[in-house]
Amino acid sequence: MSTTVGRVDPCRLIDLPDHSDDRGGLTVVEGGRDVPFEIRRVYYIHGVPDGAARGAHGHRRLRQLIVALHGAFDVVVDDGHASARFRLDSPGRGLYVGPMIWRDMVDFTPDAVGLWLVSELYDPADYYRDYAEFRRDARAL
Ligand code: T46
Repeated sequence: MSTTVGRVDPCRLIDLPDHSDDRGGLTVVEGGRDVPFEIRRVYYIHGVPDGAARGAHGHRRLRQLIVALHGAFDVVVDDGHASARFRLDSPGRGLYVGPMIWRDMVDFTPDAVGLWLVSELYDPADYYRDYAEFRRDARAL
């Protein structure tokens, strides 16, 4: 993916430290080391019905790493100027998404389990739910 998306901090794929051996896989994410933020909240999404989408919002401050622990899904990121689409399909690689990015998660496989490691506690005031408002503020950066 060649398009750079993220005026505050570019979205990017991060290969995670792998400690797999003949006993199986073990992947590590350390806050402040493997991701450029301290991890304050974790959630996971699973059992997404066929054709369903999640997201459709932006965040003002929140930073996150998104990992497909199982199965696969796409993340479409948009900084108000450019957009890019990433297919996540490996527990060994995550997508970093910084502040002021609109995101949509689509094309989940039936077995997909997504893990979100994020920098902030849940705060509805951090969300943009209206794309026009997001785009106006993002383009003013
Ligand atoms: C994101 C995508 C991938 C909480 O109470 N605490 C939480 O930490 C979260 C994430 C959600 N909720 C409640 C709020 C809503 O009543 O769970 C309900 C569904 O949340 P939401 O509509 O925000 O779900 P998504 O899939 O649209 O978005 C969530 C995250 O909010 C968002 O940051 O990136 O997952």
